[in-house]
Amino acid sequence: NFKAGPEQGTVLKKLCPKEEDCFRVLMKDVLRPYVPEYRGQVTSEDGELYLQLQDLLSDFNQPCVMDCKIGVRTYLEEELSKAKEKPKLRKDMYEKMIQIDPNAPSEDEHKAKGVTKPRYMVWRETISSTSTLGFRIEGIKKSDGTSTKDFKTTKSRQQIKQAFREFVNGFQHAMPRYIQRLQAIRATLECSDFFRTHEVIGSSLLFVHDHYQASVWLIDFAKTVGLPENQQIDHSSTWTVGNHEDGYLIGINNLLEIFTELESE
Ligand code: 4IP
Ligand code: ADP
Ligand code: MN
Repeated sequence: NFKAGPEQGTVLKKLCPKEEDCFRVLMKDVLRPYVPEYRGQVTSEDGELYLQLQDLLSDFNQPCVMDCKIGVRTYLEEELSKAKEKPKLRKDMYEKMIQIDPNAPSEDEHKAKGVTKPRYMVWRETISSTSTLGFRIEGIKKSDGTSTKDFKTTKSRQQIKQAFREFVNGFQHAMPRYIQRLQAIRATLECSDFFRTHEVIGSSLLFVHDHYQASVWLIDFAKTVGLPENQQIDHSSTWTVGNHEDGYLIGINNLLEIFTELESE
Protein backbone atom coordinates (compact mmCIF):
# COMPACT_ATOMS: atom_id res chain seq x y z
CA ASN A 1 0.00 0.00 0.00
CA PHE A 2 2.92 2.32 0.73
CA LYS A 3 6.23 3.02 -0.94
CA ALA A 4 8.99 5.62 -0.95
CA GLY A 5 8.10 8.77 -2.88
CA PRO A 6 10.00 10.27 -5.81
CA GLU A 7 10.91 13.34 -3.76
CA GLN A 8 13.13 13.12 -0.68
CA GLY A 9 11.11 12.85 2.53
CA THR A 10 7.89 11.65 0.96
CA VAL A 11 5.88 8.45 0.86
CA LEU A 12 3.32 7.28 -1.65
CA LYS A 13 -0.04 5.87 -0.60
CA LYS A 14 -2.46 4.21 -3.05
CA LEU A 15 -4.92 6.83 -4.16
CA CYS A 16 -8.33 6.72 -2.57
CA PRO A 17 -10.44 9.60 -3.91
CA LYS A 18 -12.23 10.16 -0.60
CA GLU A 19 -8.93 10.42 1.20
CA GLU A 20 -7.59 12.86 -1.37
CA ASP A 21 -10.65 15.07 -0.83
CA CYS A 22 -9.84 15.11 2.88
CA PHE A 23 -6.20 16.05 2.34
CA ARG A 24 -7.18 18.88 0.00
CA VAL A 25 -9.45 20.34 2.67
CA LEU A 26 -6.93 19.66 5.45
CA MET A 27 -4.18 21.60 3.67
CA LYS A 28 -6.36 24.71 4.17
CA ASP A 29 -7.60 23.85 7.65
CA VAL A 30 -6.24 24.76 11.09
CA LEU A 31 -5.35 21.05 11.43
CA ARG A 32 -2.69 21.31 8.73
CA PRO A 33 0.28 21.25 11.19
CA TYR A 34 -1.01 17.97 12.61
CA VAL A 35 -1.38 15.95 9.39
CA PRO A 36 1.26 14.89 6.82
CA GLU A 37 1.68 17.49 4.13
CA TYR A 38 -0.15 16.51 0.93
CA ARG A 39 1.98 17.06 -2.20
CA GLY A 40 -0.47 15.99 -4.90
CA GLN A 41 -1.02 12.91 -7.05
CA VAL A 42 1.69 10.95 -8.79
CA THR A 43 1.52 8.05 -11.24
CA SER A 44 3.96 5.21 -10.67
CA GLU A 45 5.81 3.32 -13.45
CA ASP A 46 3.07 0.69 -13.44
CA GLY A 47 0.46 3.38 -14.06
CA GLU A 48 -1.10 3.29 -10.59
CA LEU A 49 -2.22 6.54 -8.96
CA TYR A 50 -0.76 7.51 -5.59
CA LEU A 51 -1.01 10.35 -3.10
CA GLN A 52 2.37 11.86 -2.33
CA LEU A 53 2.57 12.58 1.39
CA GLN A 54 5.20 13.95 3.72
CA ASP A 55 7.16 11.06 5.26
CA LEU A 56 6.54 11.65 8.96
CA LEU A 57 9.54 9.52 9.91
CA SER A 58 12.14 11.31 7.80
CA ASP A 59 13.29 13.67 10.59
CA PHE A 60 13.87 10.82 13.03
CA ASN A 61 16.78 8.51 13.78
CA GLN A 62 15.69 4.90 14.31
CA PRO A 63 12.19 5.98 15.35
CA CYS A 64 9.75 4.15 17.60
CA VAL A 65 6.30 4.28 15.99
CA MET A 66 2.83 3.55 17.33
CA ASP A 67 -0.43 3.58 15.38
CA CYS A 68 -3.59 4.09 17.46
CA LYS A 69 -6.93 3.88 15.69
CA ILE A 70 -9.26 6.54 17.09
CA GLY A 71 -13.02 6.42 17.63
CA VAL A 72 -15.63 4.04 19.02
CA ARG A 73 -16.74 2.87 15.55
CA THR A 74 -14.46 1.53 12.81
CA TYR A 75 -16.83 1.02 9.87
CA LEU A 76 -19.04 3.36 7.90
CA GLU A 77 -22.79 3.60 8.32
CA GLU A 78 -22.89 2.95 4.59
CA GLU A 79 -21.14 -0.40 5.13
CA LEU A 80 -23.80 -1.27 7.68
CA SER A 81 -26.73 -0.45 5.40
CA LYS A 82 -25.10 -2.35 2.53
CA ALA A 83 -24.68 -5.41 4.74
CA LYS A 84 -28.31 -5.15 5.85
CA GLU A 85 -29.62 -4.88 2.30
CA LYS A 86 -27.43 -7.58 0.90
CA PRO A 87 -25.57 -9.56 3.56
CA LYS A 88 -22.29 -10.69 2.11
CA LEU A 89 -20.47 -13.34 4.09
CA ARG A 90 -16.74 -12.84 4.41
CA LYS A 91 -14.76 -16.05 4.74
CA ASP A 92 -11.52 -14.12 5.36
CA MET A 93 -13.09 -12.32 8.31
CA TYR A 94 -14.51 -15.57 9.69
CA GLU A 95 -10.99 -17.05 9.51
CA LYS A 96 -9.46 -14.04 11.27
CA MET A 97 -12.16 -14.36 13.94
CA ILE A 98 -11.66 -18.05 14.78
CA GLN A 99 -7.91 -17.58 14.87
CA ILE A 100 -8.40 -15.37 17.92
CA ASP A 101 -11.47 -17.01 19.43
CA PRO A 102 -12.90 -20.22 17.96
CA ASN A 103 -16.03 -19.67 20.05
CA ALA A 104 -16.74 -16.17 18.76
CA PRO A 105 -18.85 -17.10 15.72
CA SER A 106 -22.48 -18.12 16.20
CA GLU A 107 -23.74 -21.53 15.16
CA ASP A 108 -24.98 -20.12 11.86
CA GLU A 109 -21.72 -18.31 11.21
CA HIS A 110 -19.80 -21.55 11.83
CA LYS A 111 -22.05 -23.37 9.39
CA ALA A 112 -21.58 -20.68 6.75
CA LYS A 113 -17.87 -20.24 7.53
CA GLY A 114 -18.46 -16.56 7.01
CA VAL A 115 -19.42 -13.34 8.83
CA THR A 116 -20.58 -9.96 7.56
CA LYS A 117 -18.11 -7.08 7.66
CA PRO A 118 -19.96 -5.05 10.32
CA ARG A 119 -20.25 -8.18 12.47
CA TYR A 120 -16.48 -8.67 12.25
CA MET A 121 -15.70 -4.99 12.79
CA VAL A 122 -17.98 -4.74 15.85
CA TRP A 123 -16.42 -7.88 17.29
CA ARG A 124 -12.94 -6.36 16.78
CA GLU A 125 -14.14 -3.19 18.53
CA THR A 126 -15.37 -5.12 21.56
CA ILE A 127 -12.37 -7.45 22.02
CA SER A 128 -10.09 -4.38 21.92
CA SER A 129 -10.33 -1.05 23.73
CA THR A 130 -12.18 0.64 20.86
CA SER A 131 -15.69 0.23 22.24
CA THR A 132 -14.77 1.19 25.82
CA LEU A 133 -11.95 3.74 25.46
CA GLY A 134 -12.57 5.06 21.95
CA PHE A 135 -9.16 4.04 20.65
CA ARG A 136 -7.05 0.94 20.17
CA ILE A 137 -3.43 0.13 19.50
CA GLU A 138 -3.03 -1.16 15.94
CA GLY A 139 0.70 -1.65 15.88
CA ILE A 140 4.01 -0.66 17.41
CA LYS A 141 7.42 -0.53 15.77
CA LYS A 142 10.48 -0.39 17.99
CA SER A 143 13.70 1.48 17.22
CA ASP A 144 15.43 -1.78 16.32
CA GLY A 145 12.98 -2.11 13.44
CA THR A 146 10.98 -5.01 14.88
CA SER A 147 7.24 -4.47 14.87
CA THR A 148 4.16 -6.15 16.25
CA LYS A 149 0.48 -5.96 15.47
CA ASP A 150 -0.29 -8.29 18.32
CA PHE A 151 -2.73 -5.98 20.10
CA LYS A 152 -6.08 -7.32 18.92
CA THR A 153 -7.14 -8.30 22.46
CA THR A 154 -5.42 -5.44 24.27
CA LYS A 155 -8.54 -4.08 25.92
CA SER A 156 -8.27 -3.14 29.58
CA ARG A 157 -6.85 0.13 30.81
CA GLN A 158 -4.11 -1.85 32.55
CA GLN A 159 -3.14 -3.71 29.37
CA ILE A 160 -3.09 -0.46 27.41
CA LYS A 161 -0.99 1.26 30.05
CA GLN A 162 1.54 -1.56 30.02
CA ALA A 163 1.86 -1.37 26.24
CA PHE A 164 2.37 2.43 26.42
CA ARG A 165 4.96 2.00 29.20
CA GLU A 166 6.94 -0.38 27.04
CA PHE A 167 6.59 1.91 24.02
CA VAL A 168 8.21 4.92 25.75
CA ASN A 169 10.56 2.91 27.97
CA GLY A 170 14.02 4.47 27.80
CA PHE A 171 12.71 7.67 26.18
CA GLN A 172 11.84 9.83 29.19
CA HIS A 173 11.34 12.99 27.16
CA ALA A 174 8.66 11.43 24.93
CA MET A 175 5.68 11.32 27.31
CA PRO A 176 5.52 15.06 28.16
CA ARG A 177 5.88 15.95 24.46
CA TYR A 178 3.14 13.53 23.49
CA ILE A 179 0.87 15.08 26.13
CA GLN A 180 1.59 18.63 24.93
CA ARG A 181 1.01 17.71 21.35
CA LEU A 182 -2.23 15.83 22.13
CA GLN A 183 -3.49 18.86 24.03
CA ALA A 184 -2.69 21.05 21.04
CA ILE A 185 -4.48 18.58 18.76
CA ARG A 186 -7.56 18.56 20.99
CA ALA A 187 -7.67 22.35 21.12
CA THR A 188 -7.28 22.56 17.34
CA LEU A 189 -9.98 19.96 16.68
CA GLU A 190 -12.34 22.16 18.67
CA CYS A 191 -12.00 25.00 16.18
CA SER A 192 -11.45 22.99 12.97
CA ASP A 193 -13.98 23.35 10.14
CA PHE A 194 -12.80 20.02 8.80
CA PHE A 195 -13.53 18.27 12.09
CA ARG A 196 -16.88 20.04 12.46
CA THR A 197 -18.02 18.80 9.06
CA HIS A 198 -16.59 15.28 8.90
CA GLU A 199 -17.25 11.86 10.37
CA VAL A 200 -13.80 10.49 11.14
CA ILE A 201 -13.79 6.69 10.92
CA GLY A 202 -10.81 4.33 10.95
CA SER A 203 -8.35 7.20 11.22
CA SER A 204 -5.23 6.89 13.37
CA LEU A 205 -2.88 8.93 15.46
CA LEU A 206 0.73 8.15 14.61
CA PHE A 207 3.10 8.54 17.57
CA VAL A 208 6.77 8.84 16.66
CA HIS A 209 9.80 9.35 18.88
CA ASP A 210 13.54 8.84 18.92
CA HIS A 211 16.21 9.94 21.39
CA TYR A 212 15.76 13.61 20.46
CA GLN A 213 12.17 14.27 19.48
CA ALA A 214 8.60 13.06 19.85
CA SER A 215 5.48 14.00 17.93
CA VAL A 216 1.99 12.88 16.95
CA TRP A 217 0.05 13.28 13.70
CA LEU A 218 -3.43 12.45 12.40
CA ILE A 219 -3.23 9.97 9.51
CA ASP A 220 -5.43 7.75 7.34
CA PHE A 221 -8.54 9.50 6.07
CA ALA A 222 -9.62 6.71 3.72
CA LYS A 223 -12.90 6.31 5.64
CA THR A 224 -13.40 9.91 6.70
CA VAL A 225 -16.48 11.35 5.04
CA GLY A 226 -18.25 14.69 4.93
CA LEU A 227 -21.39 14.83 7.05
CA PRO A 228 -24.73 15.21 5.28
CA GLU A 229 -25.88 18.85 5.02
CA ASN A 230 -27.51 20.04 8.25
CA GLN A 231 -26.19 17.07 10.20
CA GLN A 232 -24.02 17.90 13.19
CA ILE A 233 -22.05 15.66 15.50
CA ASP A 234 -20.09 16.37 18.68
CA HIS A 235 -17.65 13.42 18.27
CA SER A 236 -18.40 12.16 21.77
CA SER A 237 -22.09 11.31 22.05
CA THR A 238 -23.15 7.69 21.86
CA TRP A 239 -23.45 6.40 18.32
CA THR A 240 -26.85 5.20 17.18
CA VAL A 241 -27.53 4.16 13.60
CA GLY A 242 -28.03 7.28 11.53
CA ASN A 243 -26.54 9.88 13.89
CA HIS A 244 -23.01 9.58 12.38
CA GLU A 245 -21.23 10.00 15.74
CA ASP A 246 -17.68 8.63 15.68
CA GLY A 247 -16.47 8.96 19.28
CA TYR A 248 -13.24 10.58 18.12
CA LEU A 249 -13.00 12.88 21.15
CA ILE A 250 -13.72 10.01 23.53
CA GLY A 251 -10.51 8.43 22.25
CA ILE A 252 -8.46 11.62 22.44
CA ASN A 253 -9.64 12.32 25.98
CA ASN A 254 -8.91 8.80 27.19
CA LEU A 255 -5.48 8.83 25.56
CA LEU A 256 -4.67 12.11 27.27
CA GLU A 257 -5.93 10.86 30.61
CA ILE A 258 -3.91 7.63 30.40
CA PHE A 259 -0.73 9.39 29.23
CA THR A 260 -1.08 11.89 32.07
CA GLU A 261 -1.46 9.08 34.61
CA LEU A 262 1.63 7.37 33.19
CA GLU A 263 3.67 10.53 33.35
CA SER A 264 2.97 10.94 37.05
CA GLU A 265 4.04 7.37 37.91
C1 4IP B 1 -9.27 -5.03 8.70
O1 4IP B 1 -9.42 -5.86 9.83
C2 4IP B 1 -9.15 -3.56 9.14
O2 4IP B 1 -10.24 -3.21 9.96
C3 4IP B 1 -9.11 -2.65 7.92
O3 4IP B 1 -9.05 -1.29 8.35
C4 4IP B 1 -10.36 -2.84 7.06
O4 4IP B 1 -10.22 -2.07 5.90
C5 4IP B 1 -10.48 -4.28 6.63
O5 4IP B 1 -11.71 -4.44 5.90
C6 4IP B 1 -10.50 -5.25 7.81
O6 4IP B 1 -10.49 -6.55 7.31
P1 4IP B 1 -8.15 -6.40 10.67
O7 4IP B 1 -7.38 -5.19 11.13
O8 4IP B 1 -8.76 -7.14 11.79
O9 4IP B 1 -7.34 -7.26 9.76
P2 4IP B 1 -7.69 -0.43 8.15
O10 4IP B 1 -7.43 -0.35 6.69
O11 4IP B 1 -8.00 0.91 8.74
O12 4IP B 1 -6.65 -1.18 8.91
P3 4IP B 1 -11.17 -0.88 5.44
O13 4IP B 1 -11.31 -1.11 3.99
O14 4IP B 1 -12.47 -0.98 6.19
O15 4IP B 1 -10.41 0.35 5.78
P4 4IP B 1 -11.70 -4.91 4.36
O16 4IP B 1 -13.13 -4.88 3.94
O17 4IP B 1 -10.83 -3.92 3.61
O18 4IP B 1 -11.11 -6.30 4.40
P1 ADP C 1 -4.11 2.15 5.48
O1 ADP C 1 -5.24 2.99 5.00
O2 ADP C 1 -3.62 1.17 4.49
O3 ADP C 1 -4.41 1.54 6.84
P2 ADP C 1 -2.52 4.20 6.77
O4 ADP C 1 -2.66 5.56 6.20
O5 ADP C 1 -3.24 3.89 8.03
O6 ADP C 1 -2.86 3.13 5.66
O7 ADP C 1 -0.98 3.90 7.01
C1 ADP C 1 -0.52 2.63 7.40
C2 ADP C 1 0.81 2.77 8.13
O8 ADP C 1 1.77 3.44 7.30
C3 ADP C 1 0.74 3.63 9.40
O9 ADP C 1 0.45 2.85 10.53
C4 ADP C 1 2.12 4.24 9.48
O10 ADP C 1 3.00 3.36 10.16
C5 ADP C 1 2.55 4.35 8.05
N1 ADP C 1 2.31 5.72 7.54
C6 ADP C 1 1.14 6.24 7.12
N2 ADP C 1 1.27 7.51 6.69
C7 ADP C 1 2.57 7.81 6.85
C8 ADP C 1 3.36 9.00 6.58
N3 ADP C 1 2.80 10.10 6.07
N4 ADP C 1 4.67 8.97 6.87
C9 ADP C 1 5.23 7.87 7.39
N5 ADP C 1 4.56 6.73 7.66
C10 ADP C 1 3.25 6.69 7.39
MN1 MN D 1 -5.43 2.41 8.36
